[in-house]
Amino acid sequence: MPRLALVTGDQLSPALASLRAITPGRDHVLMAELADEAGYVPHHVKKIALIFSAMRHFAGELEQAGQRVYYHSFDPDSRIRSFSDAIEMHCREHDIDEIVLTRPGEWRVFDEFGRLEKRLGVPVHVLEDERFVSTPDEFAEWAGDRAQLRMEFFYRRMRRKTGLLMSEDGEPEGGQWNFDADNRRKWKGEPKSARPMSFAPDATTQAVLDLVDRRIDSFGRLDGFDFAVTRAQARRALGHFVKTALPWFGDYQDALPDDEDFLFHSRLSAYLNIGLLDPLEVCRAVEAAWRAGDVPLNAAEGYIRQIIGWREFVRGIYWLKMPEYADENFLGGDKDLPEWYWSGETGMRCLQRAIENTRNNAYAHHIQRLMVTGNFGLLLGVRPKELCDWYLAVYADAFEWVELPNTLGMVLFGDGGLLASKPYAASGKYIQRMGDHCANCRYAVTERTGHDACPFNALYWDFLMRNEDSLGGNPRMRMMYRNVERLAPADKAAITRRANWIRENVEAL
Ligand code: FAD
Ligand code: DLZ
Repeated sequence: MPRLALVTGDQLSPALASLRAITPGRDHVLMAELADEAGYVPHHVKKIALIFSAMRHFAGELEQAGQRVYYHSFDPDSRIRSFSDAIEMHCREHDIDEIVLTRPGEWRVFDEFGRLEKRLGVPVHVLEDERFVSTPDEFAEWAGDRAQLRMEFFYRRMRRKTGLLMSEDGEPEGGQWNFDADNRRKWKGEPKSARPMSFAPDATTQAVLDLVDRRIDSFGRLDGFDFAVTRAQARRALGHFVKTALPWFGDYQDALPDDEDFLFHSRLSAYLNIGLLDPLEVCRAVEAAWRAGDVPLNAAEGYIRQIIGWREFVRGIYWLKMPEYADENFLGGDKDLPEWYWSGETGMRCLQRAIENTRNNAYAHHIQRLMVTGNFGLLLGVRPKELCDWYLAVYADAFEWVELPNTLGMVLFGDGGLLASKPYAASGKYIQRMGDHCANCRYAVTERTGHDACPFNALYWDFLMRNEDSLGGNPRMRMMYRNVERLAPADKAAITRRANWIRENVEAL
């Protein structure tokens, strides 16, 4: 009797553990476009189109390689709504003696997989996802019982493990592990910005775009879809990035220019997360460009750190701490997410531009996510679950293993400092320093209170004052609290009044 391997929409890699565990031609591969997966949050329509199109292309490639693929196309009225439904139906129609799965990217699906064997009465094996540098077990062993986990130390371990940017005598190239201090430049129009490689939809993608347009009513704009949908295309996008943007990635990584959606960022995250690219192949391409003298070390190191450092680190935290992690709320956020996070209709220029980028492209670069939409949510005191669900929905690269620690841990400090040593809270001054949104905004970044003052300013000071009991003892916030102490009582009262007004009238900002 055949075995059955399920391949989910973010497991589109030929070397996937469950695919290696089956025999082509004899065993079965199941792939399914599912209403539950398309609807558990209001995913951006471009994200859905990317996943469906990449799944269809991948199914074709597997068939060409001799696999027997059973593919369930999207039908919102189908009785098959979930992975379990699809597997159960397949087992009913075929004699399957064993099911092999690869660890999924989200706890809710992991939990669902854990219940399958009982539901079906067929042995179910969940194999480790080997498309990462580290494993949940390795991370747990490293984490031990430390109260705080710091990316930098885990990153060094990953550098040693992979040998990336290491010299022959085992030292970090350039004599330093981290060149972040060189990476804080404001971009002033030069060098000219790059654009991620764009791909015209082929017939398969066009059919998916028509399907999504007709049958799925969700967030975002579908027009202008230009994502890579095959591994071959994603590899071209990687080569294009290395050539056109990587040399300046480090210098301008934190920049916030008003009229740029991508600047020197790679837009490779979605390809990595659905399996079209492998993290090590990306890092090796970046390292090779440095060794060839085509890019400076601060760019190569900065980029590789994002992937074998941050990406691996947040995944480690996710599997270490779930499912309880999703409910943490250290700062007690209890406010609704403003409606304009979905529409982008706000007069705050930085937020309007970040949300516009999000709506148009299912993308925003890291500083928009962290210091604009994230920072505002933190300062306002939004309920973590609402902000997390927003991030999970709106980005093409969003899967909970990577989204949740970034939003709940890095942005909202919801885990009380497990992931980040302090909240990334910042006033409008930071946004002004890193770009030119403020010059195009109707609010005055130089004002703290008053009707036209940049709302980030009063919210920032109010955030510090409101959370003094929780954050005042944090050594990394000492300077911030020293500045709070210097405020006159009348200034503090004016800040509180303005912040209260903002919270009550947030929809009108
Ligand atoms: P680049 O700037 O070119 O960076 C290179 C690569 O490094 C990315 O492709 C990504 O794979 C990796 N990377 C960089 N920063 C991080 C990070 N903090 N965590 C994990 N990987 C990182 N990334 C996701 O892939 N999916 C998400 O759902 C996601 N949600 C986020 C939510 C918030 C609130 C924040 C602050 C960050 C989030 N990130 C997420 C991390 C980061 O913002 C994106 O990976 C990045 O913006 C993707 O664009 P890019 O490919 O152009 O990245
Ligand atoms: C995100 C997504 C969407 C929108 N649709 C599907 C789908 O129809 N079929 C599928 O196999 N996967 C889809 N995905 C990705 C899954 O949500 C993802 O595999 C789970 O979150 C587990 O990681």
